[in-house]
Amino acid sequence: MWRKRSLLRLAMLSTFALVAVYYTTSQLHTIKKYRNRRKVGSVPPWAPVILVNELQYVGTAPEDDEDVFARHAFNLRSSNELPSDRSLPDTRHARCRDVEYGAAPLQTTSVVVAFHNEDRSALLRTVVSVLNRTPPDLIEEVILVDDRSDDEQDGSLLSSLPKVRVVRNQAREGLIRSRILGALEARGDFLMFLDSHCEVNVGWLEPLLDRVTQNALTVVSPVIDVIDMDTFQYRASSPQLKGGFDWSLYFKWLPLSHEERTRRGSPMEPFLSPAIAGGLFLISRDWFQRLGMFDSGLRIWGAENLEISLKSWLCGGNVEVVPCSRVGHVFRKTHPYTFPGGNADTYLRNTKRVAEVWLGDHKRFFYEAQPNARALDAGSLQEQLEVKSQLDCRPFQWYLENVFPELKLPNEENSAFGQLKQGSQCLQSEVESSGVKLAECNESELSQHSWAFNVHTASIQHGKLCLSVRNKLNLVLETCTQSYQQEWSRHGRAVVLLSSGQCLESGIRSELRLSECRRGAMSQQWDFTVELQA
Ligand code: LR7
Ligand code: MN
Repeated sequence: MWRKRSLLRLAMLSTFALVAVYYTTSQLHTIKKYRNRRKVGSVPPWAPVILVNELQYVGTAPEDDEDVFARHAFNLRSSNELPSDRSLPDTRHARCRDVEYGAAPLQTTSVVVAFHNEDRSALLRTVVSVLNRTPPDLIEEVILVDDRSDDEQDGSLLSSLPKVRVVRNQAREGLIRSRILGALEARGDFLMFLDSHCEVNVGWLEPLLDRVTQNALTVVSPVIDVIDMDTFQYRASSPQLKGGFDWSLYFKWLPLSHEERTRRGSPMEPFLSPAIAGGLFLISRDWFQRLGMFDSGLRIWGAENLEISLKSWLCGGNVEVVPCSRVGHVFRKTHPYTFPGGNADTYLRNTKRVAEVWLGDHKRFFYEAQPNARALDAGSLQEQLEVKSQLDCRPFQWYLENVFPELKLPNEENSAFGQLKQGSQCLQSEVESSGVKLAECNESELSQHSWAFNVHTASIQHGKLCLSVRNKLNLVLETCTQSYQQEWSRHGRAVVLLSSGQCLESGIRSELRLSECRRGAMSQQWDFTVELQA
């Protein structure tokens, strides 16, 4: 039995408070010496012994009347009841087991796990899964970055595990800066970032290493399997999804296109992806450093996955998903920790930094989708802009054309969109009366945004509704019908109702009306914030 379950039980029964014996790396090879052949389907011969008194470390199960989701947003009892070295279903394509990866490159990986108040059983399982399922000669160390958890011992007690190093932040830094700190500590050639509630699956690392050794400028991600937040059951995820985002810079999954599926010789082959899903990826330490690591101005949580993806693509590298590598992650519905500064604003501010640095002119689409971002102070972008110019990174347009053609401009039939303005006044919808009026422009007033002129249908749209003339006189928003009351054209800055040839005009009390067109009249001049076609 390669798993030393009996030893584990012994350790668990020990009355010592967390007796942890330090085994050197060579002693970890308990059975056979690891050979220079990496076939990763079979049971590995290097099984380490678990050296923590698990029961004492994990502590007591939650009380009967306790809400088991309250502390960690996953079922604490389920997590507690599992041993740290449970076995997992092998979710890879069956043929992944037969792949032999080339001889060891003699390069090592530092696994970096940042955590803030993580449940101990989940954290321990993350670490043990790495130690148990990775050939020791490939692992330099596991760096646990304790992002100022309430109990310092959550991390420090694990420092007696082989290869584990624990660093603790003086103050809460958020996961992005914590990972930067972990990367600065790291000594391995490659960095692998994991969340603190993951379990790596059999043969997870070798296929990732295989890719980065072939192309040192690549960011590789495993397929992320699902660990059920209630039952902790481990389930396979689809290995045919790539990562992308919308103009709000919200991550989304994309199916591989028909072309991409046919181009791939086999379902085991890695494929290119516009972005990684999250923070679980491997990168060469050198490439990570040259890319300026993560933007250290990103706070607490979010958007660093898009940042690293865009940087890698635009500055000479790429991003790949490797289906033969599987890592499980507990997906949750909420964040079980506080966001100093507010949850929504943190993400908005982080995405604003990414948009400002990497989207070029296209950032205007981001602001249209996220008008509230305009008013936020995103802080200095100096360092990131320097990285961009030093590495001579490509413009976002190139990425749209070559990497992420699925990201369409908001509506390619729109020739203009954004706010519809006259001086400092903006067209604003009134939901209750379905009317429209003019009001002082205000970036954060959502009813002033999302106006668009659609050349194809000759309509002026506000979201799903169309600017329409009722009784030849009143301007209202109505369902789009493509009728003559909704057909407009633009002559210079004038907005003209096609059927009558009259112009949209502002009245003295800021009301809107139609009136005979008068060349050059200020009250008939309108501008959209974004003009797409000259
Ligand atoms: O202040 C904090 N300090 C931390 O150290 C907040 C969090 N953290 C730790 C936390 O303990 C955890 O280990 O950071 C890690 C990620 O936080 P989660 O698990 O609360 O967030 P998540 O699961 O939503 O994380 C996803 O999005 C993040 C955006 O910043 C990161 O990219 C995470 O790595 C990412 N998780 C994954 O990619 C897992 C797979 C998701 C998919 C697909
Ligand atoms: Mn997570």
